[in-house]
Amino acid sequence: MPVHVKVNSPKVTYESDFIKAKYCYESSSATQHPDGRITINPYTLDMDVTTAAKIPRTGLMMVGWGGNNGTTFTGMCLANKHNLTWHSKVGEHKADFLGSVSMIGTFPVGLNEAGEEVFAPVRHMLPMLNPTEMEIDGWDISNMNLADGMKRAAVFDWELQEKLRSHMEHLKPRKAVFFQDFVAANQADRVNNVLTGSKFEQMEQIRADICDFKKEKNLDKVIILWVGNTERFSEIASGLNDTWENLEKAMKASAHEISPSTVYAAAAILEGCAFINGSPQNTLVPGILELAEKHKVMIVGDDLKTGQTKLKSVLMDYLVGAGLKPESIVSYNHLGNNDGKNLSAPQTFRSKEITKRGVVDDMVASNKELFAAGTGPQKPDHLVVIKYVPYVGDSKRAMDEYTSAIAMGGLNTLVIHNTCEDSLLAAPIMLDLVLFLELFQRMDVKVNGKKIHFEMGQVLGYWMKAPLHTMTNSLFRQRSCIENLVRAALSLPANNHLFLTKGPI
Ligand code: NAI
Ligand code: DG6
Repeated sequence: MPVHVKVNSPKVTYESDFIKAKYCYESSSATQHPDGRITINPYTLDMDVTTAAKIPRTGLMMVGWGGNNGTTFTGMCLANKHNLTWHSKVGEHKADFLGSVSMIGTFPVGLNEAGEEVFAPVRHMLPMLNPTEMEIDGWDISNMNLADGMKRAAVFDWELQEKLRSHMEHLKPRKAVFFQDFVAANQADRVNNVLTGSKFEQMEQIRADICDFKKEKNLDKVIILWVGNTERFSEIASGLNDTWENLEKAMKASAHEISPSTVYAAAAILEGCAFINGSPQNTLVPGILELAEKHKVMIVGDDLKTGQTKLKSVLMDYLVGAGLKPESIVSYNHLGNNDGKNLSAPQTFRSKEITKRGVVDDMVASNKELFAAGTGPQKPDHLVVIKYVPYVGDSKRAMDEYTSAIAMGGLNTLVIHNTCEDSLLAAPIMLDLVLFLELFQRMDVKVNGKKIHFEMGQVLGYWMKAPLHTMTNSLFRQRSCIENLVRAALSLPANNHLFLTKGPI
């Protein structure tokens, strides 16, 4: 996508192959003393941020391509590529990417002569991959073609499905790595497209698939995104998956506790492809983390943050930030898609419960005045319930009650009903993850000539329920992280929102 935003500064140079920025990183460290005093130590670092300006030919491979998220994502990209329009009972619709920060978001970039804020489209700030030019492929345990998968998902309006059919019916998922024990027994009736052989041999086949896709579509880069069923957690044990050496041996021995998602992650990393875990399970076991570190491959996890949890990360920020004390959070969901069906088993529900609950922990920990010193609970009672109700299909209903202690013995209760339309919330998020990951892969940050390794799981935490290497779950702080990294690549200071002056004095 063309860049329409130019920074007028001697600290930024736009070359044909690179955008080079001199960036002054200002931050502080803090020392907490045993007597409660805190000393703050400001520091600055001069950084060189270089972003490759040429966008590589990029492909995305989804695990679980034939499911609701996989087919909705593919249909959304194709509908935009072919400028499709369709009618629902309320009128005509045009393909769009609503819900995507990269495609529809804006960042504030300064005040104009009238003192008003100017907002630039995010996609015009740095060269970003055009989603309509991205090649898509993937795997599924069901061999159903993508057009039939889209029909089974029942997410898009019927006229749109009809218009997409010819673009999707030739798309067929590759054979999958699948071990039944990791998902609910009720998924067995989908299985007709799976690999055989040892777990290691299956991993080798996934690697071959990646190479095949790359060659067939003449790609420079492939990103792998897990949107397969939620798996149960796998056991982490020494000698099993605690190091890459042990994990490799365990795959050769087809050890029971090695999950399908871990096999895909290993294959991705060995092929130098970034891997995003869009589901809650602990795919990224220590052996995988070690392998990714060794090969300098970016990995992102866990679990897409779409509706209920996204709002939770906003409300907790608001409540705790305002000095109110959330004492009870009760989150019900019911949904009727295949994800809901799979989550009706206790072991897969447990994985989802963990990521859905964990999102409040850092905000509770951020205010010891509220939670440690006050009266009442030291952390909120927090319940998550998920029920499978086929009738509602993909239109998940999320109902939440937040009860907070307020001044002088008062109580504040918020009750929220959210009709999520799950896959239509998830698809733009999947797109953002891929587009920003691809951009940040092209970004190189150095201090005194030494490369800084930034944790992609943390940087892309805005879209994940349980970001790998979590620093914060606060949605707006997470969004600031993305915004300020883009600004750093253009030598712009982190946005301070102070408005102390209307321009240079
Ligand atoms: P889905 O059940 O419609 O799709 C999952 C697909 O994965 C199915 O087509 C299934 O056949 C396939 N599959 C299962 N195991 C596989 C394996 N080992 N290899 C290849 N394919 C495999 O579910 P949906 O709604 O698309 O969600 C996908 C995942 O994303 C779920 O884990 C869900 O919890 C997670 N998620 C979904 C969100 C949403 O809002 N839709 C948000 C956050 C996470
Ligand atoms: C039950 O909530 C089903 C889940 O797969 C969710 O739909 C998905 O994880 C999205 O969750 P949330 O909390 O971000 O809306």
